[in-house]
Amino acid sequence: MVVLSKPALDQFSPIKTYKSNNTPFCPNIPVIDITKADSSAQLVKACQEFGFFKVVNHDVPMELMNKLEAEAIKFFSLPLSEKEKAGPPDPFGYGNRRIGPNGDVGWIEYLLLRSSPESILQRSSSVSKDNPESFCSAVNNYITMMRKLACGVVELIAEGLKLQERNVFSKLLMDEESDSVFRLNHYPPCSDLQALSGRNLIGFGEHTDPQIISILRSNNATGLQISLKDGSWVSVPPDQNSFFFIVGDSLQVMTNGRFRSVRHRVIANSMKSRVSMIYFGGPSLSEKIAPLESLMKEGEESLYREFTWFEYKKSAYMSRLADNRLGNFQKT
Ligand code: GA4
Repeated sequence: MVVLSKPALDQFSPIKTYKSNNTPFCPNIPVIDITKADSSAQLVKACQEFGFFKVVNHDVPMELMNKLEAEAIKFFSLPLSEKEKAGPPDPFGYGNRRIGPNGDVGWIEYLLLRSSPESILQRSSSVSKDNPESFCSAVNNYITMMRKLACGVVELIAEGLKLQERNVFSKLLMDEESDSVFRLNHYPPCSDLQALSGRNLIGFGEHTDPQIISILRSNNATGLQISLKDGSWVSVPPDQNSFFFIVGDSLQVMTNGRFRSVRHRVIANSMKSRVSMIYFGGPSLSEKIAPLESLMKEGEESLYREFTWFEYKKSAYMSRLADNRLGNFQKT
């Protein structure tokens, strides 16, 4: 295991801490084998109950994940002054501690990237001086795979919802102008603080993802927690061979609240570096987001007013991480 950095104690403030070990592991996270015939029904159930599920039998080659993880570790192992050349995150680029523009902080460093090949190519030279091509191809190949996987899964979801238009969600992710985002996260271990206080640092505070669907893959370090329907928090056992899917706010709106965009957070691990990679599948900026007519029952009222993804994004970037961003768009 590579320990990427060892923080000094005075560097911890003002990051919030969390009493260690008081969140149980979730015993029943939905695990969906997408090659099985009943997977579309299982996916819909998981999106309704949890807004979260694990996908197995996904056909994504392990070497693709390993290659990108190695590139991420290589980058995060550079001296801070080097990494900062790829920042600040405005919103794209290298970020350290600060999350978003409104004062949120966490025990994290990250690279936030626009998902288009041109923009990855552009960014690669400031991320990897010695081999930008290698970084660029690892990220682009991975994003291509994630888009394909996301489309396959949301098409199964459309089928499970009995929608005529099977590509009603996937066409948004396939759109040339799709505003999808990619993120590499590194949560350094916080062993000093843990030993001294029995507390862990919050890596990424609780929030929902604004997009349609997110796909998260991490190494085998614990840290991800999700909030259940009753508001309680559970830890998600890590699994580096599988993908975790997170329902975003836009999918909650398009399903008129049938699906829940799950609140989630990451607690820094006390022993191990956690490295995660997340694809956030979003629509184009001009796309109108509203409950799907084809899904509405007779007499069913829309819970949200229609908005464009541009409007939603703008309002998201004015919010704090933990805010209920859909509140502004809910009909009263
Ligand atoms: C949460 C999901 C994604 O990581 C992200 C985040 C974004 C950022 O880090 O710049 C935001 C956050 C996320 C939601 C509210 C705003 C924007 C930080 C923040 C405080 C990339 C995204 O799309 O929204």
